[in-house]
Amino acid sequence: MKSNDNHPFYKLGQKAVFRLGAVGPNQFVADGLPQIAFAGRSNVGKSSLQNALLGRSGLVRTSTTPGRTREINFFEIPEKGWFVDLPGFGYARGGDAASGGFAKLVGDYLSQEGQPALVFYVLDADVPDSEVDTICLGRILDAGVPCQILMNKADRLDQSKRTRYPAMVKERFELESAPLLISARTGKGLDSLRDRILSIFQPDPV
Ligand SMILES: Nc1nc2c(ncn2[C@@H]2O[C@H](COP(=O)(O)OP(=O)(O)O)[C@@H](O)[C@H]2O)c(=O)[nH]1
Ligand SMILES: [Mg+2]
Repeated sequence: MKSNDNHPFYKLGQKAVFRLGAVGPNQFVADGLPQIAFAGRSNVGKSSLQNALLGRSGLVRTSTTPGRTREINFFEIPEKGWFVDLPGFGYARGGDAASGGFAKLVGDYLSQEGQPALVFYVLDADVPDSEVDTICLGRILDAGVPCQILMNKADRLDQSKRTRYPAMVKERFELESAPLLISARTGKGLDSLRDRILSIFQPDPV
């Protein structure tokens, strides 16, 4: 067990269940509870991050084959809200950089009225200048969807990159504050995300 497993969110994570993989907008969950969506290129660690946040190693399927998930997967945290695992952007061989899962289904998901409550846009911390991110994150920011940018796999960065790379991303996307350096592997930075999620889910006091 990691030390942050005692965060109040951990209790909710134990109750999380996979509900459905949506292949069309008519299948999107619309029960009024807040949805936290995880977006980003394939292989940046979106699924690993959700498992780590929930304290559930095998709930969200992680993959060594990038770009294979084509569905939007909905995980229910009963009576509180949802984690929504979006298909990874990119990896459409021969297609334009932003196609793959992004084009239609993800676009439809992100342009709903009132949902998602928040998008965590996950970057590979060691790749601060991907063109796919420029396009996909650019669209999300332009659309005005509430978005927190995360730089995952921080465990792979040396001290110099830990300082320089978040500053680069902040400047590139003209952000008000630098993205958060996190690691799904070591747990770095995850408690601040759990705090943010709890404030959106507004759970009953334990
Ligand atoms: N070093 C390191 N590897 C990670 C981290 N998070 C995920 N990975 C690895 O990155 C690969 C892709 O992870 P996955 O969660 O399937 O990415 P997704 O395609 O964005 O959902 C897997 O081999 C993970 O073990 C992290 O924080 N640090
Ligand atoms: Mg995944």
